[in-house]
Amino acid sequence: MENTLLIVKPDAFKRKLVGNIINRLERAGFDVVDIKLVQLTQDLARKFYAVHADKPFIDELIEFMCSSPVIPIKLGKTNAVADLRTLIGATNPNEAACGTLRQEIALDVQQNSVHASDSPENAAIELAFFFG
Ligand code: IDP
Ligand code: MG
Repeated sequence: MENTLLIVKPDAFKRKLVGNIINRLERAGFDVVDIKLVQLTQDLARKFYAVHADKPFIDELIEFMCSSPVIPIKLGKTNAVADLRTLIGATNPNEAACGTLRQEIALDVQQNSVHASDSPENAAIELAFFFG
């Protein structure tokens, strides 16, 4: 059993897609291990996305992530980190494979509905950020 972090982002929260997303996760074999509702502050959002601090899209990304509550979910499954990345699809929904969550739900490259940890090391860091 491996743990990873998914976050339901504001575009999905505002469109009332929280239940839809959790349903997809459960159907794919993920266990919901922990879950909460968080209103990120600019400071917290910048800490979470520190790796992207130098990217041209960072300010808009921070605004977006603070524009409504988000739902961090601790998920458990064998091979959870890699399997969740496969389930959600590419960052840009126009490039995401058919049947992936982002291909079906995301609005654009920024408002792409969910975050998922990209490695076991980052999953541990990101889970501690919200559930530590
Ligand atoms: P990921 O969420 O698929 O891991 P990252 O490259 O880590 O993608 O980017 C983090 C988040 O930053 C993305 O999920 C998306 O919300 C936003 N983002 C990434 N690239 C762009 C871009 O080119 N324009 C606007 N926002 C972007
Ligand atoms: Mg990433």
